[in-house]
Amino acid sequence: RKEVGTLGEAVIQGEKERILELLEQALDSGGQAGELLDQQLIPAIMEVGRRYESREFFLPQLILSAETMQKAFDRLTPLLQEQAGSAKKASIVMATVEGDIHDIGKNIVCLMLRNMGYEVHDLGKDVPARAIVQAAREKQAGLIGLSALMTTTMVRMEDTVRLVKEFGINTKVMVGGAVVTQRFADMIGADGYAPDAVAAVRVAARLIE
Ligand code: B1M
Repeated sequence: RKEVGTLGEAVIQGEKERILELLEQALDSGGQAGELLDQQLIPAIMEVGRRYESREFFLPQLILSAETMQKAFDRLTPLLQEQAGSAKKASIVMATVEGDIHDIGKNIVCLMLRNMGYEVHDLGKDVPARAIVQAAREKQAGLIGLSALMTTTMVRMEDTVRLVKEFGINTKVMVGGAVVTQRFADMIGADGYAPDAVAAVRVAARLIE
């Protein structure tokens, strides 16, 4: 299995009380925020997912690991934003779809888009399609970004695509999240799909500029 470092191990073990101390140590010894996220925290939560799938881990461990990851991510967010570009670009409305409370991936995508200078309105998780499309109209968003992590909730993405047409607004829709594929995006008539946060930035640029 992939080497996830001390921080990654702490996420896997759900060491919620110790993660911030470890993170400060990593930063003090020269660790870069982006690298700690990409090389330790994200691989660790993916490993937790693998263990959950293979029933080595159960729900309480999954929750503890997610909370540990969230604590570290909150601490890193301002550091990652310091790298942000200057000029404001188009506005983007982001949300995790209704019925789905997974937001770690969405938060990373939001952060990356903000870093590229986009004005991101993050509506949070478990957001009904109507609220998403209304926000897009209010903010005159060029793009709606939807995240879904479950086969039971990805179907909700189609509601947003339909409502965008109904509202008659000129807003593109990009979809992503572990279970989502290009094929699914095409099937529901979304304008774009991105497999990860880096690709999300590329696809957003293609769709709105
Ligand atoms: Co849950 N969960 N979970 N979970 N969870 C999954 C998704 C699951 C695959 C685990 C499993 O069973 N193998 C499974 C879904 C099965 C399915 O439908 N196929 C599952 C389940 C079943 C559940 C519950 C139902 C469990 C239960 O209660 N019995 C429950 C759901 C509650 C609900 O939503 N209504 C639940 C709860 C939770 C926690 C709360 C414990 C926690 C979430 C905490 C949080 O998000 N705040 C959690 C976690 C952590 C996971 C796993 C382990 C990890 C998800 C994650 O954060 N990945 C996950 C296992 C897995 O995915 N294999 C699992 C890291 C993150 C960086 O990746 O989100 O994919 P990801 O985002 C990536 C890309 O996908 C992409 O960029 C990101 C960065 O590169 N991306 C986009 C994401 N959104 C994008 C949008 C874009 C573009 C790219 O454009 C707009």
